[in-house]
Amino acid sequence: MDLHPTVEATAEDIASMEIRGAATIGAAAAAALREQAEASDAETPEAFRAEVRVAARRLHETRPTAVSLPNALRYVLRRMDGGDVPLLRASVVEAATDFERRLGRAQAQLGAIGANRLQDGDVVMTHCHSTDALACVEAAVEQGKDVEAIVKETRPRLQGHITARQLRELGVPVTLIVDNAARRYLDDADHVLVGADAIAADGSVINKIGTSGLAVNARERGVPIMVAAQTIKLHPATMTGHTVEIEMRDEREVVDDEERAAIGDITVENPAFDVTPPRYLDAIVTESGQFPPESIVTLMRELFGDGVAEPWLE
Ligand code: RUB
Repeated sequence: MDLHPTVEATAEDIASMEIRGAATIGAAAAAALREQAEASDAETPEAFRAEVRVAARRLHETRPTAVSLPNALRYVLRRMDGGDVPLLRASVVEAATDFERRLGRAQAQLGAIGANRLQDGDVVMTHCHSTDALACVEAAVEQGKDVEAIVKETRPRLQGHITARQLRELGVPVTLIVDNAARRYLDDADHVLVGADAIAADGSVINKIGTSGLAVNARERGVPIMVAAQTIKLHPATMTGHTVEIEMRDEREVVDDEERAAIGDITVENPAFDVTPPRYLDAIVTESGQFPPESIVTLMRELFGDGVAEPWLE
């Protein structure tokens, strides 16, 4: 059984962060499953199902934190249905395409909802690069509001540069700051606006490392913190007490081998994400409306019922 080269390439690109950000990772995973289905030369329904599951497992093992990845795989695999290979193939292609369409629609809808929280003349402080967060700014700009941004560079991978570039494309004035300057510049901000890789049932938000410190500082300064996150960021397994795995990335993202050798014998740690408790957050903006973090579980119950099994393990 062969994995389609696109599946392998997508998995490698997600692992290396060529493809990154929770929504983009989810979309790429669904598209890769579609490629696998379209190219499959499986002769029996069993072989076809097994092939798609293997592809899903390969994609799943790339990065552990963004729940949009398993949610995307689950969306497609749950809809894989049919008594013969052509029917099964059509169901996977349709589900993957439908998933991508929903993703785009959800982002536009949450953008419109999030934009209502932004007033003309407001300054937002951003962390990392979130397409959901940027959708809120884009919708506000389209409504004719003048919005400015203070963009944290976001060490070690500098995703703030992507945010800065995309905000400039929207015509938003940008001030780029180093992460350590965030508290000083919070006095100039009306909102902290971030995305999410996963949201737990208790309303905790898992996002780029540094989000929790920013939220604590923002709360102390009285700056509201808004999380823009489509419902594919809701983590179903947290409803039954599972915790979210925080990805530890390569130490060389922090310090290269040469510099490290010059420093001497040190330990280097590089967690990619952290957990912000709900008490530091003001609102979670989704395509289904905005929620105080503590009440996000209501939406999760509506969407997931009592929990979900992982179809690629069935
Ligand atoms: C990206 C990150 C983003 C969320 C949300 O981390 O933390 O805030 O994924 O992004 P990394 P989006 O760069 O390590 O993937 O709103 O685009 O889903």
